[in-house]
Amino acid sequence: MIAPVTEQTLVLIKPDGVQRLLVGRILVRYEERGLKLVGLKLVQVDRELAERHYAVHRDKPFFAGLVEFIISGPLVALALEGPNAISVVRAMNGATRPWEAAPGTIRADFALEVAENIVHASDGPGTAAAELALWFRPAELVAYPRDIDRWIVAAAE
Ligand code: IDP
Ligand code: MG
Repeated sequence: MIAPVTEQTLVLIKPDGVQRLLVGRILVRYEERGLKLVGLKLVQVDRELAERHYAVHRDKPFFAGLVEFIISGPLVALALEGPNAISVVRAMNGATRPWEAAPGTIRADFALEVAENIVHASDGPGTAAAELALWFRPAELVAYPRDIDRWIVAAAE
C-alpha cells in the first residue's frame, strides 16, 4: 500500500459562494469526503491581505479585478486536513475555468465564469503552508482526534 501523506490545505469559499448561499453545500462536500476541518472563519478581507494572497498573479491582466472581487464581500476560509488533502481538494474544486471543470466538481456544478469560480485551494505543499499562515493564526488551527478517522484514514504500517 502507498502510505498517504497527511496534509493541510487552505480553501476559500469566495464572496460569490457566500452571496449565493452555497457555503453549507460546499462545506458538506469536504466533510463527507472525510477531510477534517481544522480551521474555519468568515472574513471580510482587506485589500492588503487580498493582494498578498494573490501576489503570484500581480502582473496578470485580471489581478485588479480579482482583488476587487475577493474584497467585495465576506468569504469563508477553511483549513482542511487529510491524506493527500492538497490534491484531493484541488480535484474536488475542478479546473480553474468552470467550463473546463469535470462534471461533479464544485466549479462545474456551481460556476460558469473564471472570475467568479466559487472556491480557492492551495496548489502545493509550499503554497499551502504559506497560505495557511497568511489566513490563520497558529491558535486558530485546532488539533483534535476524530473517532471516525479509523474508518477513513488507514493505520500506519
Ligand atoms: P486556481 O484558483 O485554480 O488556482 P489560478 O490560475 O491560481 O487558478 O488563478 C487564481 C484565480 O484568478 C482563479 O481562481 C480565478 O478566480 C482568477 N482568474 C484566473 N484566470 C483568470 C482570467 O483569465 N480572467 C479572470 N480571472 C481569472
Ligand atoms: Mg492558484
